[in-house]
Formats: sequence, structure tokens, C-alpha cells
Amino acid sequence: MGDFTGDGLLDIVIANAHNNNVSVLVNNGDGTFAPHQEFAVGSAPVGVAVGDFTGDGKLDIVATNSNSNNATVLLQSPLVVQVNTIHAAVNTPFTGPVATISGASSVNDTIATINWGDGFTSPGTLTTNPDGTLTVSGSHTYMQPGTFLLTVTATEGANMGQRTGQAIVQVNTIQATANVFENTNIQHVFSLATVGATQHLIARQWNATTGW
Ligand SMILES: [Ca+2]
Ligand SMILES: [Ca+2]
Repeated sequence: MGDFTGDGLLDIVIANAHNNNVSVLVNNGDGTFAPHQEFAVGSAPVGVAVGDFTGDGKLDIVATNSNSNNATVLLQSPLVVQVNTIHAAVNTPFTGPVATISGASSVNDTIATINWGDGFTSPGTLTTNPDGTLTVSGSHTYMQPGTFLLTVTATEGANMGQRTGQAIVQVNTIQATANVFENTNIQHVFSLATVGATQHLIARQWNATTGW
């Protein structure tokens, strides 16, 4: 037995000598266990032991194989945080994915924190991808341009590991373009006729728009 999922609940591991594999049954916490998952080992495993062989806080398994006279070590996938390259403009809200977490046992037991690198930290929103990885999304508005170190920290269940990923964020000043055009609908706002002269002063209205 051992807590393979880091939720504080003991799970079960069994050696299946006739099937050349071991089964892991994850504790649901209500007296039941999730459907067993099989992992292939050597020939005729007769014993299993658990321990964290990699020092990442996640329990691993070793099985002794009687027919093949050897042992098989099964390592849990390590927790990995891969931070995306994101682009942000100053004073403009950024919302979207910032990182991908792999090796997390469950979205329910995983927490992500986003340090935006400008003194602000916010919790990340986690969604599960079809391949089992988790996407970390967040929202933030940078108040000044510059280069910032974006840090995403993922934490699994209380007994599990914590990993951090970092990426540089370049926050640019918004490039504004100004277009000035003559409002052709109101060309003649007023005209001043000088008595005795042939010239007319014509004032026109000009409008300006700014594109961000
Ligand atoms: Ca567990
Ligand atoms: Ca481990």
C-alpha cells in the first residue's frame, strides 16, 4: 500500500504473478476503489514494495519477478511545468493559457499559482486536456512595459511534489496609429464673404480616430 495520488488516502498495489503485471487501485475515500490499472513488469511477479526512488515526492513501485529473477521499477511521471511564451501589451488585459502541466495525478489535487513577474500573483485556472496534461490559464494587466519573468508553480496533493516553470514575458507599449481624415459630409461649416472681395474663407471640419 501507499498513497500514489497524494490525497492522503492509502491506495493498493497488487502483484499479479499469472498476468506478469501489477495492479494499482486508487482509493476513492468512501470505502471504494477506482477500477484497477495494470502496469507490465517481469515474469511472474511475486512481491511489490513502494517508495519514492526519485525523490520527487511521488511514490514509485518495485516488483520482484520470480521467473525472470529480476526486479522491475515503475516510476511515476514527474510533475513538469512548461510555461508558454505569451505576448502582452501594457494597460491591456491579457487572458489565456500560460502553461501546461504534465505528470499531475489529478486536476482536483493540483493547484497552480501564476507570478506575473511585476509584483502580482494570481491563482491559475486548470483545465484537463485529452492527453491528461493540464492547461493553466490566467488573467492579468501589465501596467508598465518591460521584460518580466513569468513563473508558474504547480503543487500536487499535500504529500506530493511541487514544480515551477518560468518564461520571459515581453510587455510592449501599445502601438497607436492616428488617422486624420476630412469629414466629407460636412465640408462647409460656414463661409465668410468679405464685402467687396472675391475670396471666401471656408472652414472645414476634421475628425481624428485612433486605432490601438
Ligand atoms: Ca491516494
Ligand atoms: Ca518518485
